[in-house]
Amino acid sequence: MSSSTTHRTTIGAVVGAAWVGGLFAAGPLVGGFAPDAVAEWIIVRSPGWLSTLAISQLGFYAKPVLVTGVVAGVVAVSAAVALAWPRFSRGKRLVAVGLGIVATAALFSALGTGVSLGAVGGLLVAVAPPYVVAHLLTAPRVPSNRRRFLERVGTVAVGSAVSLAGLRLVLEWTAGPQESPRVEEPLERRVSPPDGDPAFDFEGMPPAITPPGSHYVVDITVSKPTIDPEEWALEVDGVVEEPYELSYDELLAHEGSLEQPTTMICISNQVGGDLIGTGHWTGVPLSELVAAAGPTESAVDVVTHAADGYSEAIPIELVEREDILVAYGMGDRTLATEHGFPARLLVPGRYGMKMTKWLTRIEVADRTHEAYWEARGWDEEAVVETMAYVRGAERDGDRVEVGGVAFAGLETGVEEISGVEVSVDGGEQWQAAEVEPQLAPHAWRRWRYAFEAPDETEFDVVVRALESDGTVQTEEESSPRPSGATGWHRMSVSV
Ligand SMILES: Nc1nc2c(c(=O)[nH]1)N[C@H]1C(S)=C(S)[C@@H](COP(=O)(O)O)O[C@H]1N2
Ligand SMILES: [Mo]
Repeated sequence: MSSSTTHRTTIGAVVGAAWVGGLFAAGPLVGGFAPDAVAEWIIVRSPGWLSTLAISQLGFYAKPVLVTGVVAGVVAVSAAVALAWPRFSRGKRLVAVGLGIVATAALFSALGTGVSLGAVGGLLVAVAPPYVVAHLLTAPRVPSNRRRFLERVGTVAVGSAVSLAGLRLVLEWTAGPQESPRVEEPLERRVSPPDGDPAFDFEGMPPAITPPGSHYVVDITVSKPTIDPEEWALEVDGVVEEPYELSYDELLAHEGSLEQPTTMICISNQVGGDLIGTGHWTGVPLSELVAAAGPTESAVDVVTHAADGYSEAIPIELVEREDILVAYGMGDRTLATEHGFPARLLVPGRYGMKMTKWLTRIEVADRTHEAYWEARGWDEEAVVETMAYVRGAERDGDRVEVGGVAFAGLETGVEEISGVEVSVDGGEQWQAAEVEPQLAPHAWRRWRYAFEAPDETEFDVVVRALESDGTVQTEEESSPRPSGATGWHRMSVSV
């Protein structure tokens, strides 16, 4: 590689990085970091097997890793352009610069930035740094000596990083945070949430009701939609006699409101995994909201649309169930942003994918709708598989107690799990566990089993749930995709 090639590649990479820095500095003006929008765009368009693989391999880090990849991509493209630059005609150079500006504007619009003075300012803040950096690194009197050149690059890079960080701070301070952090408002309680039986609260056991802050979060977004409740309205339309809109205040004041503990589990949860929780939800039955619009004979599906482009569909017959809620409260507060503020769907007994967050529209459709994950190869019905997980173990003298949770989405309405059997010797002998009284028809049931073990400290615990007709949960192991993981959960515990 000749020195001028190295120089140009380096300059290109630094110019690309300066652009990313400019995008970052412009954040407070345009309401977000543009590479996040690119990452989201990729997530939405990537095939289901790829996102599943990424999430199963990288977990929480999947999205940060993707955003880092996007930034690396920008730097690489910029280096490549710099390499070809001398061969570009004047016209081509102008086009390249123009494309950079258009790309910046497109990214801002993908972030949801409207045309405003702030957006124009943001555009300047984003495109000025690469321009200035390119100038500083190519102007006459840039040393051609390798060491001097690198010193110059270093100075420019550090100088721009410091100035951009400073600029961002100033902008944050003057523009204020784009959205002041929303505080969940207290809700007036109609009933108090069940506490559960304290006998099931021991080492490692989850509380009967998961506090909102501990409930798992899964969605396709990198930055969660922030919705202004004053401007939000839930549209109910489609093949109905009378389409209408419901404001946030109208939803909260709806007389059909009820409270309901409901277990939610992500279809991508592995046997024994943590993507499961039981919220105490408040909401209005979907059946009432749909009935108020008067669906016509041609209604087939009820489609829920969301602010992040997500959608789900449920057959109109299912909507007659009174336990499907448009929820606006969790615990004793309104919904947190990450759980779908201002309103989300709750479909008890189905996997979490059915439970659209950040609802904007309920559409009664006259044909079947292909939902977000269905289009990516996951099961559309998504009825939760019968399951039991090991969670806790505690020793008290000679006595050992093990426990966990059991759940099923059988849709019988009540008492889906009739019992739990547990083995503490790897599946040789089975005993009946004690099961906590049902909190609600679609809430998990905690189980526990106590036994005497003065000498042993290691146990190979296996657990299986029994359905109401006595059917034993299947032992057959299947992967989460396409319709949820199955198999008995096994865990070695030491007490
Ligand atoms: N709008 C929207 N709703 C969504 C999703 C999403 O990506 N966007 N993810 C779904 C999935 S896969 C799950 S498991 C649940 C998780 O809800 P939680 O984050 O409140 O636990 O939300 C569902 N609703
Ligand atoms: Mo999910």
